[in-house]
Amino acid sequence: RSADYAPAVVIGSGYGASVAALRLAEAGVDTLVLEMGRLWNTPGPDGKVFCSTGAPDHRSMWFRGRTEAPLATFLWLDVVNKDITPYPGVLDRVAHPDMAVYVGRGVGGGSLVNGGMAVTPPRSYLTEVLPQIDAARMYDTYFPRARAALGVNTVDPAWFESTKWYRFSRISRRHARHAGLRTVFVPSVYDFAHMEREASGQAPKSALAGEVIYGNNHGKRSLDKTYLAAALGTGRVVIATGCRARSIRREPDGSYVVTADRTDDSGRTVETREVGCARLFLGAGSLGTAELLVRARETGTLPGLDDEVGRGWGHNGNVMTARANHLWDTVGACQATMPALGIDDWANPACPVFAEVAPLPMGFEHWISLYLAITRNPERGVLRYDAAADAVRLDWRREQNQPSVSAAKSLFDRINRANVTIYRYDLFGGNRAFADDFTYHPLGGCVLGRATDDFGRVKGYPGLYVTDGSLIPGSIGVNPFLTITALAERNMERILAVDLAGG
Ligand code: FAE
Repeated sequence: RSADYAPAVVIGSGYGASVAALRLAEAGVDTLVLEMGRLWNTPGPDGKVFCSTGAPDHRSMWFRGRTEAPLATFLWLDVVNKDITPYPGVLDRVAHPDMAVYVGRGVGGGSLVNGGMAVTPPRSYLTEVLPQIDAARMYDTYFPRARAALGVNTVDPAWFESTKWYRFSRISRRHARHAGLRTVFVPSVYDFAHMEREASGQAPKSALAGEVIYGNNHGKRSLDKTYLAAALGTGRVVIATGCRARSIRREPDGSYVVTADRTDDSGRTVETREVGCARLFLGAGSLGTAELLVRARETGTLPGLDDEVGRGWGHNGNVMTARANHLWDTVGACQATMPALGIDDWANPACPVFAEVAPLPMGFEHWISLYLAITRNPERGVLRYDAAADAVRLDWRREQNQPSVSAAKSLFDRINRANVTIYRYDLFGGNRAFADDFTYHPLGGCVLGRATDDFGRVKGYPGLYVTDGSLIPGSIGVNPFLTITALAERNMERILAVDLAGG
């Protein structure tokens, strides 16, 4: 057991945490970041840092004996998942009874494994979801700031129209148009200029080599290359890896102490650290942050936490579905792993849906159009403490997905009718056309203005802040990381100006 002190501690190193670390350091505050995953910068024996989705190995998943990919089967066959050696791999699937949540593990959090889509939500919906924030400032200042710092760019339309790598998107666009639906290009943090060089053979392939959910070896501007690189460049930030924060308490002088376990590659705890700090920023992601706070309230280490802590959780209405195309509508054996197109039917008053046209790079022609639909679902889950297991469980029931499945079905029934096509039932297990048992977009659990004040200051605990996706009340209508980043920028600006003014 060792005891340390840092003026500021940040738990996690995803989007919200990285913004906090950079802005604290720039303001002159020495900051320690605790991240349970690894730093992904060392090539393995194959010369690569990450493994591909087609040939997953120990690096793919967080302490598993077998991969647990979201698309479990093909033609009903268990051909997708592979046996692997347990290791602190980059993708985790946190399984709760009726909902599995995929999250990134490592320095950079979700940015290491995600699809890179950097989408700005419609202003009217942001205002509805977070009415207390000044929308004009968000759209004029914080979204642009986040886009610039994350390195957001867009695909060259001429290249998109001509490349075989986005044939799958063009087919989906044509089918959406037949149904009278609008499609939009989605900005990305994957460097499209690099992707074009991949296509022409001038750069090593990553998005064009099936790399995505287990990490990208090239082209992706993940947080370790953007915010965190800048944070480390200040000389004021230290990132401790393999360090899982377990509990938080407050000392009589008002400082906080984080107890964290440092684990080795086998998952064994090799050291337990206690780190004291004047200011503590929680950026462990929706589930991670809510877990730390719910446990602290229920075990009495932070007994005054608001009842709202653990509430307002949602999956951003995620539902995955797939359609079978006609034989003449080939989607191509070559597919870029980074989505570049979305079907935007969010303005539909009956069933708003924003559907990402998702790639399914299997290396052969399969005639499948895959989509991740983001729907508007008013249902919310609760994170509750299970004292016997010292664990936090997500109380979310399967039937709460019904509004999401109905909305997705309404949109894709329309597309199927217009194109005389049908759903695929062989991909998600259980002969289902809609995969509603997992999410990529966990949000909420420590909602802005309820569990915290309007800037992420935890109610009742001065010096304790929430800075990640747990602030967003369960739904944001588009892929969430740009909003998480912009909101963290907004909150940090205020916190640094007010709470840390004068040191
Ligand atoms: P997150 O990025 O989850 O970071 C939390 C960090 O905290 C992780 O590194 C954890 O390892 C670490 N951590 C957790 N608990 C502890 C603890 N107790 N002690 C120490 N460290 C801890 O948080 N979003 C988009 O906008 N566009 C996309 O294209 C997109 N695609 C996705 C694809 C996949 C496969 C997945 C899984 C997600 C995708 N997302 C996408 C979601 C996006 O990555 C997610 O909303 C953000 O990463 C959430 O950011 P946070 O800052 O909340």
